[in-house]
Amino acid sequence: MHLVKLMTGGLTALALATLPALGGTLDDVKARGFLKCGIDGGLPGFSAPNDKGQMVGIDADFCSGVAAAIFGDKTKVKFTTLTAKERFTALSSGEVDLLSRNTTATLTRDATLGIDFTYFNYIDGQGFLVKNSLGVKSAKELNGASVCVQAGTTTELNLADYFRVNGMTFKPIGYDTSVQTREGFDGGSCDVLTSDKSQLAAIRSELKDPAGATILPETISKEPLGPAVRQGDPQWRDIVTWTLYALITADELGVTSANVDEMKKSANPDIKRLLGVEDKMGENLGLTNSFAYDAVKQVGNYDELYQRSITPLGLKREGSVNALWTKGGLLYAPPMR
Ligand SMILES: N[C@@H](CCC(=O)N[C@@H](CS)C(=O)NCC(=O)O)C(=O)O
Repeated sequence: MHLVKLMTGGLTALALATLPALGGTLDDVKARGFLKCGIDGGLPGFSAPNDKGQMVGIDADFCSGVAAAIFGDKTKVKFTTLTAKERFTALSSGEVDLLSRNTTATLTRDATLGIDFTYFNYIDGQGFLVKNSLGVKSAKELNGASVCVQAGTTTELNLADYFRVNGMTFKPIGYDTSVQTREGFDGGSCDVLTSDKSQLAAIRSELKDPAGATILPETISKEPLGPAVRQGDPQWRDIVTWTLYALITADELGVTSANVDEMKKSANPDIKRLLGVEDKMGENLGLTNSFAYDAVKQVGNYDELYQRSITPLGLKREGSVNALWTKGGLLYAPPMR
């Protein structure tokens, strides 16, 4: 009895000192009336304001999709913009419920930062953008280069690995945001800029002279990007994971925001389960059975998210790793049953 008391007391003190409330994220979100989502906010294709001032992009739209899954209303989300350095503390401390910020899943982040990764919403890899005046055609020719890079990222770590493995030296020039990184490169502070390849195209298009810079062919790392949640709340993790799976499943089944009402009448049992016509997929997660219907209806299936946000960056889905597994890609959602 005493021991139990002692242990509980110790745990409470520890919990108060170091941990946010464990579990109960869904209840907190519902009681609050909106989802708190951490995003980049300045990264075209992933999360950036559109001309109406609404936050859009594959990461931001996913947050809206989770809000739709919970509330039946995609607008019930508040976005918090976070730098690469700030993002994990914001999630583990409870400042946001969900981190959807072009974040690479790695073992160290997963095991040491009090967070859990869910699934991937864009599979990326790191590359290099160089000034044409450098006269370089391959990353292997970058010995001695000065490299603009964003702090607190996997990009920094891969950069060091790549140069070491290839017996080359480099001078890192670190920045906190991609705007600063781009301006550093544009202003001549470095010869090379490195980041996830999805961003190089966007960064290049925003240079003073886009034609004066080239993306080198090499992809030097694996950057599986996806939403992350705070560790310790399996129900919340399931909700976020299965909302993402639902968008991918809808893509597999040809269910779109335009035809989702029609699709409710489909005889296909997979579609019936996805849309809550049959079975209790949503209830099993603590949501309503229309959670996937609401998400797809309001933000679209995975392909709609991709075509709206990533295709305009010049990155074709077809033939890429981000295609569905049925089309030679890697995106694969487990069965919703
Ligand atoms: N995926 C990598 C890199 C993520 C990252 O923050 N990349 C920078 C490189 S440009 C970025 O997105 N910056 C956007 C910004 O700060 O607005 C990671 O998870 O560490």
